[in-house]
This record gives sequence, structure tokens and C-alpha cells, in this order.
Amino acid sequence: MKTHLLGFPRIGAAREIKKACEQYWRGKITLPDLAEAGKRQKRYNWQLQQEAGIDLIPCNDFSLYDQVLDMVLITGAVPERYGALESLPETDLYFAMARGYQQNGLDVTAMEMTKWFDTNYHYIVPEFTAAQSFRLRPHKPLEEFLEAKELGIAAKPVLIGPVSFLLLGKEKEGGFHRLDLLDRLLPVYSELLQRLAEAGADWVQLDEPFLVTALDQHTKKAFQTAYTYLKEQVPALKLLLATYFEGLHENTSLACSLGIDALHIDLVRAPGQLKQVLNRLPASVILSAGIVDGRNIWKNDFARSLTLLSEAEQLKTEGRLWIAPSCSLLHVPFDLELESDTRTLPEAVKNWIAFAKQKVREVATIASLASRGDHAGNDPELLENRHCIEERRNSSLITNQHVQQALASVSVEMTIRNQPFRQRKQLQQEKLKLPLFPTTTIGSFPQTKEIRELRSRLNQGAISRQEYTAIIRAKTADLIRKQEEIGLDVLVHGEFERNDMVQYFGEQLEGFAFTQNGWVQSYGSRAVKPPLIFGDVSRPRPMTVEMAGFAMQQTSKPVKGMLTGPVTILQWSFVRDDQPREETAFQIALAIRKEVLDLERSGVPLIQIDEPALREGLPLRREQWKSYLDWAVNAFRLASSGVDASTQVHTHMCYSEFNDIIEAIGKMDADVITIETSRSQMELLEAFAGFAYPNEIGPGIYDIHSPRIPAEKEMEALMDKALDVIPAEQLWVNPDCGLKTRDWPETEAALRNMVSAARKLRARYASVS
Ligand code: THG
Ligand code: ZN
Repeated sequence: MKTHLLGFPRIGAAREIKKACEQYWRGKITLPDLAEAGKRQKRYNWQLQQEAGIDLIPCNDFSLYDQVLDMVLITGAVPERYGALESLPETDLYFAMARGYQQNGLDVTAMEMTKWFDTNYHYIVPEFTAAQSFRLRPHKPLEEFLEAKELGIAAKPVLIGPVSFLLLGKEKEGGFHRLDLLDRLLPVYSELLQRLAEAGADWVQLDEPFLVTALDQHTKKAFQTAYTYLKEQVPALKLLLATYFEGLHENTSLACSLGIDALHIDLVRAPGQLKQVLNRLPASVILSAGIVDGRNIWKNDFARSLTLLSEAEQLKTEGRLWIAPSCSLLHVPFDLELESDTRTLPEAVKNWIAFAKQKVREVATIASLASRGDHAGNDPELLENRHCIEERRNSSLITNQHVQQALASVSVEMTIRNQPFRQRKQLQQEKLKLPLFPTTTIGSFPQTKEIRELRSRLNQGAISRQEYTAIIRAKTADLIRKQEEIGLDVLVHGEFERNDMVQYFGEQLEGFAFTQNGWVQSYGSRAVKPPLIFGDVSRPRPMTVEMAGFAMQQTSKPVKGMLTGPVTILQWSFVRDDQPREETAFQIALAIRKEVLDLERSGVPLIQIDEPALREGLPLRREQWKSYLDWAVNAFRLASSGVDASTQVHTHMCYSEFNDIIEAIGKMDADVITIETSRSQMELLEAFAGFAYPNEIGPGIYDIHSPRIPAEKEMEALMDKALDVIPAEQLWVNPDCGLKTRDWPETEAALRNMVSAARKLRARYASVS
């Protein structure tokens, strides 16, 4: 039984690639240095898999920024605005697309970024025009294949399949559909496959995750066209078609009929699809069983996996069964062995989980157990695994009676504000006295190197908690003065005391564990350390009240309290798999609700409960949307509805694809929502043209994901677009997300421009009314 992987984490156990990229961007290392760091990481990843006994090791799953952006470069789909940069080294052109380019008198915006299906990973969105042409740049996949070959590894190049590549992108003009470009794109893929075959590739993996979503006839046809063509053009090369994150459902026959050599399916998210696939899989096709969870960190239950695999006994005897993780391991941390702090990750909990390196071993072990069939019954690895699974199931660490009782007594009234929005608005205006087009920020301010070092000194015990707090307070007081001076209307404390927001709350809640090195790539060089929710969630003591109070004492302007909402905490953590997600969401909601009430009691007049991840949690299958949105909106309302009508509840969301869920967003009934819109040129506002959003809204007008400083005029123009569909009294002026990844000079310059833009608007509106 062959084992393989769809992809391995690429940022490095100690985030070597993040560091190398950032050093390169700062001019501290050269291109060859960067390439060398990449090579070193790839070699490490390959050898790790080789030592674990993986048969078919992936290559081209590595990336310096993003695998979709890699495909943009490989297929020559570089947007026209980078034309002037074509003479740069390929890597510089690549980073220009990812990050924008403000140098040598040029000012080119970055490409848009959005979430990769329902994950917390962001990819760069390809841009297509009607006259789009493609041209092969085969260097990256070819070189990676050859690098592996030199090490004696016959690797399997991984590419995004042609149909999914087009679907992941966006039309930048009207009058065509991106799938119309397939005929032009396919020759480029075919040429690439040929080149890989000539270089010695036996297998190529083509990822087509869209096969798990509902497809129209046009798209189904595109799949048939694409794979018939590729198989004809490159008959010698074996194609593995990879699907993940859901089942194939009604596309099962389609996927089975594409003439490919192997089909990978996700048996973690959708174990039920195995039977259907087995019924339809042609006799010559290999089945790759994605049985080890690539999206979560719980140890695989070997006995359960073996039972499931036994359904495919027939394939096993015919040598047509492969074992793999469910999807790329990109979404889990690197290595559990790097975790040694039992205060944050109790030994018992550590014994329940597996990271990428451990999952690679699980794949190999399951394959070996499965190939021994009944003879594996007393295998020590199987027994040890059973012991861990049972130990977790029966552990007293996971239950808290108080939490379960509190949850059982939640009433509908607890999810409804005590007055409707119109009345709340009046009471809030009396209290806050804000101008038209109030300006604010989303909450975080630059987390400078100094602050990160301060925190790491605290964690290493080099400074005391008191010293740390004193410095954080001084920074906060400085920030308050700076915001006053810039002229912002609603201030924030800046979140200098927080690392990642979800991690910050996770560390203070019970039922959570967290890691020292459990980094997962979020976008480009940025990563997050998702906490682990292993048990019932509760809040032993106030989490943010002290800092909010300190900030309020520094100013007479209103200060917003800053919290993360229950759906986001859930979505950005590794979540327990022994109860429905919704139940965990409500437990978190109750904890946040307590915090909200404590903040209000301490006099905080506005409280922001961020739900940036609400959209990404949307199931991939539309038939499951309603049930998700119902509980997600309710969890937010449970967290936010306990306050008085005069307390203004804000929320914030990232990513602009809200058009489908705008009504659910309305139902959250936040008094103000700030949203990310600027990078996609306010496309979001289309949603508001069709749906009269009842409450107030701050469409982001400054793209914080790029170091570019937007001009006042540019932001005013974006507000004008917003004014076409949203009345002035409902509009706020703000950046599109938190500022923690930015540096101070650009932040300050951009905020000054933003405040001037708001003043211009106010002057214009004062003169008309
Ligand atoms: N937290 C979590 N997930 C997220 C976000 C978040 N997903 C979406 C969005 N925000 C992603 N944005 C970022 C922005 C910044 C960083 C990571 C994700 C970041 N990370 C630091 C880095 O990689 O250098 C490390 C953070 C730290 O030092 O703790 O800057 O906000 N969960
Ligand atoms: Zn955001």
C-alpha cells in the first residue's frame, strides 16, 4: 500500500522561510541567500518524509509566498499593471504581485488576497481579462523536481489543476467568464506536464478542490474538456486528481470519469463518500484515501481508520489503495516534539495530538497496519493508539459541569438587545456625540519589533510582569496621545499587550491549551499559532477590563473596548471533535458575554466584538449554510446582547465576499460594522446596493495588507463610492483591518490622510445640508 502526502508545511519548524523572506524584503540578504534558504527547507521536508517511509513525496508544494501566486507566475497570468516590472528577477516580480511595489517612481498595488476555502489560509486571487494570454514559466516546478531528484527522491510535482486555477481567480472586466480562458490555458499546462515528464516525473498531482462544491453544467464540461485534453497530450504521465475539504457528492461520477490515474478523496471531512466512490471508480484507477486529518491536530484513531479502510478491501488486494492525509498538511503546525512547556500544553493533552511530522508517521503506520489486515490486531502501535484515544474520551479534563449547566439555561431573551437599533442609535449619539463620518481604527496598532521582543523577554523570565505591564502602559498612553493628535474620533488602546487576538483570549480561557512553536501559515510570511480547545470553555476572570480602563483614563475621547467574537475564536482554534462545533461556539459566547458585561460595568461606552472569521466558517456546500449561519449569528448575539441600549456594539469582519451572507450579517444586529473592502475596490458595496443594511457601517478605505500609503483623494473617492449605496448618517471612516502588521511611519501617514478625507467629506456635507 503506497503512502503519499498532498503537501507539507513550508514555513519551517522555526519559521526559517518567514525570516528569510522578511530579511530579503528589508534588503538584509540577497536573492541567492533566499533561494538557498528555500532549498534547505525543501531538503529538510523531503528527508523527513523519506525517513518516515512515505513512498511518493510531493514537490512544488513549497512556496515563498503562496501556491496560487506560484501558478500565476507559472502560467504567465501576470496582470498588466506589473508590465513595467517584467525585467526584474522573477522572484521580485513575484513579490511585487504579492505585496505591491512602491519604488523607483512606480506605485503598483498588490493583488487581492482571500481565504482558501474554509481555512484560515489566504491565497492571492488571480486576475483575468477577456484578452488574457498565458505563457509557460516552468522554472519553479521543474527546478524543485530536479532538486528532489538530486537527493535521490522521485518526487510528485503538485500543481493547482487548470479548472480550479481559473475558478480561484476573478474577472477584472465584464463580457466573459474566466472558464472561457480554459482553451488558452490548457496548452500551457500540457507543455508543463510534458516538461515534467521529460525531467523524469512519473506522477503529477493536480489539485481540483472545486470538485467538492456544487458545479453548474458549464463547469462540469470544463473538467471534462481539461482532463480529456491533458490525458491525450501527455499520455505517459500519471495524473493524481486531488479533492479535499468535503465529499464529491453529486460530482462523484464526474470525478471518476475524467480518465485520470488516481483520485484522492477526503475521508476525514466526508467518510460517507467512500462507498459512492467505490461504486463508480473505474477498475484501472487508484484510490488515495485521505484518512489522517490535515485540518485538525487530534491523533488519528487507528482502529476507526482501519474499519473505514476495510470497506476498500477489494482495492487493497488489487494494489489500488493509497493512504494519505486528508489534504495538504499546510494547515497544521510542524512538529509536536518542539513543545515542552507543560504549563500551557499539559502532558495529557499533548498525548492526544499530532502535528505534521507526527501525521506523516501516522500515515505510514496506518498503511502498515492496513496491509497486515487482521494480523495487526495486537500490534503495539495499535494498542498504544487505542489507549490514547480512550484516555482522552474518559478524561476529567474535558468536562466542566458549571459550563454545561450555564449552557443549558441560555434563553432566547439572552440573544436580543433590549431596544431596537433606531432607539439605541439615539441614546448612543446622546452619549458619544460623534460627528458625521466618525473616524476610528479596527483596534491594533503596529506591533513593533520592540514590543515583540519585550513579550519574548517576559516569556523567558528576563523581565518581570510588572516591568512588562509598565512599558505596555506607557506605549498605550503614547498611542492615545498620538490618536488624539491625528484627530481620530473613537480611540483604541492599540492591543500592545496582545500577541494574536485568538491566542490572547485562548490563554486566558479555561478549556484551552496552546503551543510554543505551533505556527501555521496565514499568508505570505505571516503565521498564527492557533490555540487548542480540548474541553469545556469558561472565563475564570476578566481579561481586558484593566487595559481598557487604563486607556480611558488617558483621554476624554471615547475609547472602544476590544474583544474577539465566539465564532472567530472557534474558527481560528483547533477545535475539539467530540462535540458539535456549535456547542463549543456557545460556550465561548457565554465567556465573552461575561467580559462584555464587565467592560460595560467599568464604563466602556463602545465595545467591539470582532468576527473576522464568520465568513470563512461558511460550509462549502450551500445546503449547510442556513444551519451554520443560524448558530453563528446566535453565538454572536449571545455574546453581545447583554448590554444596555446606550452601549454601542461594534463588530469587524475581514474579506469582502459577503454578498451571499449580507442578511445574516444584518441579523447580528451590531450597531456598527467595519469591514474590509479596499483591496477589492469596494466590490462589497454591491451587496449593500441590493440590501438596505439597517445599522451603521465602516467600509475600509485603507488597505492595511500593503505598505502602500493611500492618498487622501483616493480614500475620499472610495467613500464617494460608498455614499452611492449607503446614506451618510450610516457611514464610518476607517482602515479595512487592524494595523499590527504595519510600520509606524506608513500607519501615521495613512491615518492622517484618512482623517483629512473624513474632514473633506464633513465639509462637503455640512455645506449641502
Ligand atoms: N489571527 C488569527 N488568524 C487570522 C488573523 C489573526 N487570520 C486572518 C488574519 N488575521 C490574518 N492576518 C494575520 C496578520 C498578521 C499576522 C498573522 C495573520 C502576524 N503574525 C506574526 C508573524 O507571522 O510574524 C506573528 C504573530 C505573533 O507574533 O504572535 O503578524 O489576527 N488567528
Ligand atoms: Zn480585518
